[in-house]
Amino acid sequence: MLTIYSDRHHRHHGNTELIDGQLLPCFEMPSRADHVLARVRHVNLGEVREPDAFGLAPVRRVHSPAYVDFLASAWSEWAAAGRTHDALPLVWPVRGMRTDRVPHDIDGKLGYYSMDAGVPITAGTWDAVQASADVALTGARLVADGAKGVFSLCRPPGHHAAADYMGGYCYLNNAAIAAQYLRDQGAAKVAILDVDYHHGNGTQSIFYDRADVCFASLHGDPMVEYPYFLGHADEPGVGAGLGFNHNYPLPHGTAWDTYGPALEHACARLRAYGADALVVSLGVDTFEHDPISRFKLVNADYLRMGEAIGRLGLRTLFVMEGGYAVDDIGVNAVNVLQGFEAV
Ligand code: 6XA
Ligand code: ZN
Repeated sequence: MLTIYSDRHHRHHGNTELIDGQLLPCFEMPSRADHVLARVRHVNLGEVREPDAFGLAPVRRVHSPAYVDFLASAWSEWAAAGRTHDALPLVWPVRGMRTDRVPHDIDGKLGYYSMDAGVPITAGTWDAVQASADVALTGARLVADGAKGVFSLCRPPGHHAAADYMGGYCYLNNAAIAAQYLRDQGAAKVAILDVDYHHGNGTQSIFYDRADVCFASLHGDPMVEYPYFLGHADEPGVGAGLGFNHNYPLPHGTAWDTYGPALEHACARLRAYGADALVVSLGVDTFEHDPISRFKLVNADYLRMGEAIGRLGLRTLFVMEGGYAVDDIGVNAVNVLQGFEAV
């Protein structure tokens, strides 16, 4: 299987995030992608290729122009205000407040265009974020051209990012951008399967009112897990999208005996949908030793996950999302890809 990868992800390295009331080093760090790449090479998965540059037009098919402009200028506005540490939001327009006016001040903009404080912006963040979208788009083009399976080793991840906000380490929604690109290249229907431990709230929201992209997600129950405010079972889609959104919230402690049947159920839904192509939001923070998650999947389960995905028989783009057990992230991600190829 071909892997798309760019070294430019190193330009994004947030210093700190809020964890348990403390500003601590970010779990989302460059070594994550380095370990995955090392594993890809170790098992000779296939060629590793640089992304092509797609520019921002395919990004704007998913994200609002104002949000893209904000991301492009956030660091320079922050630096112009005299700040030297990571840019982080600290105030949000919650219930009853106004969202019809975008503040001029960078602190106001950071709050307006975010859902949480898990999105540090550094001098190199925008460059890395664009490279990550290009990694996804390059993979999507190969799939559109007929490739059976491609791995877009994206970093930073994307599935929490919605049309006009960032959150949870995510800035641009790589999987959504890739799915939209596949649509624009002629796929009539695209399925997205999100196996990251966290609900892909951004992806869901982008396609919630659409029938041409079907979203299925298995994740920690939002009653007890981030992102808390989306991802329940009773979110079926709306308008034309009614019936094309499928959430599988699962309890803390979920292991393969529960996860496997839920995955089969989600796959049956996507099989019935009849997609022309599949995008997998591939997070491996479902792992038993993940430091921020509460599922109990073991290394071998990721082979089975890949096999289940492979049995769908669809042209498939894998887009890297979360996973923070750095020593195992490569084995787990590549196990999914090898399981897929074994079918
Ligand atoms: C809160 C947890 C962010 C989750 C990021 C993630 N700081 N999403 O892995 O898939
Ligand atoms: Zn996650």
